[in-house]
Amino acid sequence: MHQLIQACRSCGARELEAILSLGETPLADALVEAARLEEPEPFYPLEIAFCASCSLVQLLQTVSAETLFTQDYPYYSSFSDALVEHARLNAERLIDAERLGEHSLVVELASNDGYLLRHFAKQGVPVLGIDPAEGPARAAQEAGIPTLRAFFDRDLAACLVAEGKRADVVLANNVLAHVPDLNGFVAGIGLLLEPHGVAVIEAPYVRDLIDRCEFDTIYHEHHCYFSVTALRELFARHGLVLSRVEHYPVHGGSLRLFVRREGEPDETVRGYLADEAEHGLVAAGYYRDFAARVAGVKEGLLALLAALKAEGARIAAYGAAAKGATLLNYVGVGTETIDYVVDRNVHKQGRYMPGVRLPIADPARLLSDRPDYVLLLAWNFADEILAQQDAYRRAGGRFIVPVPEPKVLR
Ligand code: DWN
Repeated sequence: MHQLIQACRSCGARELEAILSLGETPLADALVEAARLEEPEPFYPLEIAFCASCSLVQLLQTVSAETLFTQDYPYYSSFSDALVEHARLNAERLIDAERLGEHSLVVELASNDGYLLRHFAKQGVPVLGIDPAEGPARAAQEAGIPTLRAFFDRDLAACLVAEGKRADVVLANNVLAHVPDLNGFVAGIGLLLEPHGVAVIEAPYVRDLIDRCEFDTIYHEHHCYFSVTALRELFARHGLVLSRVEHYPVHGGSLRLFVRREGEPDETVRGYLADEAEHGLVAAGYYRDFAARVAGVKEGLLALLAALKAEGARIAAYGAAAKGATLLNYVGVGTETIDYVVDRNVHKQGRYMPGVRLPIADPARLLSDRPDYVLLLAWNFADEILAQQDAYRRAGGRFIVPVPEPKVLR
């Protein structure tokens, strides 16, 4: 089931202006088991809006977390070497900068399979993971990372504090966008933080989404799409200071936010706020041509794929990613065009992409089957995947990148 929101998820204002509808799409991570191929799956409206009061871009409909993050949630962060390396660098820098040691506590919200906490634990820093997804949480526990299988919220934060647990560092990567109760989640972070502590939060940057037409990163798991302007107001509402902002290319362009209970914003925060005001992210006009540009990418991709098929080409896809589900279902590309999708995540292999029902296979199939083209659904890991698929490319295989504009990589 889903609910249409009436007010902004952050500030509660009722000044929401719709900016893009991607129609009705299936849940992006709800991969289909072979035994259930004949069964229908739920589709939900996928539409984003802009809040004129606090500048937050957000979904107009909410699908419940229990529906989204089911017991067989298939996403495991450790299947990307680039992401694991990004996490290692983050951990080592924080251990040094925050002088973490055996008397510290690092708590990660949405800790997945322990891909990030493992780097703290390796250096003897006590950690606690919190994640509601059964599979990834079990994988973390089996790797020796203490993990609570739960959704983090204000109440859980209060329970942890009552048990004497306060965090020197709270980590929250790619989860702030996922929580329906945004204010409760942020209030919980404030409760859990030691007075001198720091929350280090990563979230996709809405400016990259709009400027690079990354519409496929819109799906029902992602309730919000953040600007620094919207984030500063969100944290301030809960007595927290957005003290520093950094930008990284991961996941198509992400912000790394440093949030404290005390102190002042540094020049990076002031710079982003000024930039966003200057470039118009704080007004609806900036978003008004986005729908037309997204429609252009759809038409361009359909035309490119049709032309390749007309030449008799065989086409596969790489990355059974959530963004791939949005792309294929919105553009309307299925088994009539693409034979199968490959993905390194063994928990996804043997299942089918939601909606379009493309079978998911091991990447080794590209070299054995030799399709003429591969549509790169996980374009955010292009460097890693293209390097990995060097043999397929040297044998004449070609990758197609769908956004920011569809093109064949030579
Ligand atoms: O917010 C979210 C983002 C951070 O991750 C989650 N809600 C869901 C997920 O979104 P996604 O599935 O679009 O993320 P990825 O990490 O872009 O998905 C990449 C897919 O490609 C994964 O299924 C793993 C796979 N992969 C692969 O098969 N070979 C990835 C790499 C790097 C590879 O070499």
